[in-house]
Amino acid sequence: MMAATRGALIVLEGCDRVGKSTQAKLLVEYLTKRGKPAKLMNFPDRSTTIGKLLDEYLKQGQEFDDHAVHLLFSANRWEAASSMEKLLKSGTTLVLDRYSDSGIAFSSAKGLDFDWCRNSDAGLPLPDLVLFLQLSQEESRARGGYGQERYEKEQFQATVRDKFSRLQQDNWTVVSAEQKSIEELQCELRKLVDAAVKSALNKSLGHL
Ligand code: DGP
Ligand code: NA
Ligand code: NA
Repeated sequence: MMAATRGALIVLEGCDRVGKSTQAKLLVEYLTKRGKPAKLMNFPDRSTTIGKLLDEYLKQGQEFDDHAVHLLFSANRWEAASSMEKLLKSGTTLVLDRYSDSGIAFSSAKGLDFDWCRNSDAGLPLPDLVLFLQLSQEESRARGGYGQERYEKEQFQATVRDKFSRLQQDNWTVVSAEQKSIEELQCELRKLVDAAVKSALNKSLGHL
């Protein structure tokens, strides 16, 4: 029999500026208020030793070969894997601000082979639900432009958007963020998350 307590692994994905971090935070607050243990996790996790290298790379202070940096992003997910499994099995739902799909989309947008990018994440906990937030280039531009980090450039983001569209899988739900308030979008996401939390109880945790 499966543990009746398993939490769901929920991932928010999408291009930069789409509102992932805000929505992820609100989802965790929502679940917690309703008595469901939930934890927010952010990838890349810049607080670890590997994460500090990634932070320097993203802030353009440190150069790495593209393959090497992909493996560092992947390692940054792997170093969290065992604690993620433990939390999920003990009944905590995890809401992730980016995960493996960002890894494949961003690294392949730099020209790396798609499958090569995917391979280093094989074996990581499999998301029960990937909420892909979609926003047109026009609206992300209208939201005030990008920041100063390495990937925050319009042309590169367009390539990432194209790579993401090749990644859609069974566990994906594409949600339009176009012309929606934070509250409207949150309301839609909550319904999808409630369903995912419920159905996770009846299936065991998979792996990428
Ligand atoms: P965030 O802190 O979530 O805004 O992420 C910082 C940047 O890192 C963002 O532009 C997306 C990028 N990113 C996230 N994961 C990966 C990855 O696995 N590989 C690569 N190349 N980039 C990633
Ligand atoms: Na960002
Ligand atoms: Na993140």
